[in-house]
Amino acid sequence: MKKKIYNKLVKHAAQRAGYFCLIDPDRFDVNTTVEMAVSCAENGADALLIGGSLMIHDNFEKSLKMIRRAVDIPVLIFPGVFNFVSKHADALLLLSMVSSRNPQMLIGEQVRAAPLIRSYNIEVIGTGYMVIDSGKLTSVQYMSHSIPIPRNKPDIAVAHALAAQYLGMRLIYMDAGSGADQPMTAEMIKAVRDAVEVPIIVGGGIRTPEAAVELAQAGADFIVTGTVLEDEQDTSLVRQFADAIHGITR
Ligand code: 1GP
Repeated sequence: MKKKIYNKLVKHAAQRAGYFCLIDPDRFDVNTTVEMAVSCAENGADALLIGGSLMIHDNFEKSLKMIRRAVDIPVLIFPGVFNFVSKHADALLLLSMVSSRNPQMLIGEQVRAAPLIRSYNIEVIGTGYMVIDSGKLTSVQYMSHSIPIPRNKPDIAVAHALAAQYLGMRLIYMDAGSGADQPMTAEMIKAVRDAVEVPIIVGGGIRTPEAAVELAQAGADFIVTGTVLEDEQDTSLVRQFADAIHGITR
């Protein structure tokens, strides 16, 4: 199995916190999506996550192909709820929603995607995906028919992250959900960080560099922002996030 991108992420995490920009190709036309991707890459993002919870337009494949040609940072598929497999990416985060008890989200979608992943020979990173409650219903909760982990229960988050690591998953993604009212607590991230060795990605509801720094200091290896970049359309904001997050060294 290919491991190039994964090894790069592990190496990065050993040195400093990292920054991923999430881009949903469904939100904008292809040219705008590619412009956003280029701007993220030029302003310090360490990788791009491409994906979303719905697919309304037929933009995914085309956007991915053009983004990959236009940037020199890793382009990772973030399948959201449903698997989008494509060969036009550097790696695919194969999410198993370990916080869910819906078998389709735990293994069903992955089985559907596996033969295509094999035929594309794309790097795949098995990722334990944990959805954390943020106080309001998010798309990922609704679409996946899943109850999130309560935000004030770090011990439950720890148990899920440990189970994912023991099952061999190589990343943990803790997500408060896209557009969440508030990010998860630093306390929860710290508890998970103390328990597991694999890199931790944290996203959902992070709208300021200060919030990102707090979560990176608590132990998040990679911070993800999506909605705030879509809302603000401000390239200097990407730079502010990247500089603030990269300031957290290990
Ligand atoms: C969602 O973690 C990501 O899956 C990013 O969330 O859109 O709230 O930044 P936001």
